[in-house]
Amino acid sequence: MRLFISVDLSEAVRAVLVDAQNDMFDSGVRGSYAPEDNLHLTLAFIGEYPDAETVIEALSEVSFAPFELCTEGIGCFGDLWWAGMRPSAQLSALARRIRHALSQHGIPFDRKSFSPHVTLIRRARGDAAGVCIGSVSMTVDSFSLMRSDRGRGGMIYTELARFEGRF
Ligand code: 2AM
Repeated sequence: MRLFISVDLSEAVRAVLVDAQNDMFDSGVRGSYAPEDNLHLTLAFIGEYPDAETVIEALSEVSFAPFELCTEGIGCFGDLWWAGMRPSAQLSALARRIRHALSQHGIPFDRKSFSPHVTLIRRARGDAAGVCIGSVSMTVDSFSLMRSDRGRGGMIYTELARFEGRF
């Protein structure tokens, strides 16, 4: 099983991201556009791991209070274009706690430093730098353990468990 942990995005955030994708397409950028249903913010990437139950046990120990998150700008890693999130101490703390819980349970994960982004286009050809993205905020009140499978028409993401924050 290929596993990762992410924040599900609100309808309003998805709508702004889809608008940005449409603007990128209209400005001539071609590539593999992430379908609206697949838009997500990854907090930690585990990769191939057979034991979802142990991951669920680890994530159940992560506590956090709901917080606000706001879209901010676009950028690229090579030919991958993404939408960014306004820097947030609470978001960084949540990613840190999740990663700490995974470590405590001996679950391997990608230890690259956390760089909050939502992938919009992979293998892009053309320059999307002129596209502006609207600012919209949402409340993060849960995070999810996701399974990723390669389908015929692209990646299929399935939520295996959801973990709620509490005030
Ligand atoms: P990406 O969109 O920048 O590729 C599922 O693959 C999710 O995990 C994606 O959001 C992906 O980010 C993220 N991810 C983080 N580290 C990854 C890695 N080493 N390999 C694949 N996906 C990774």
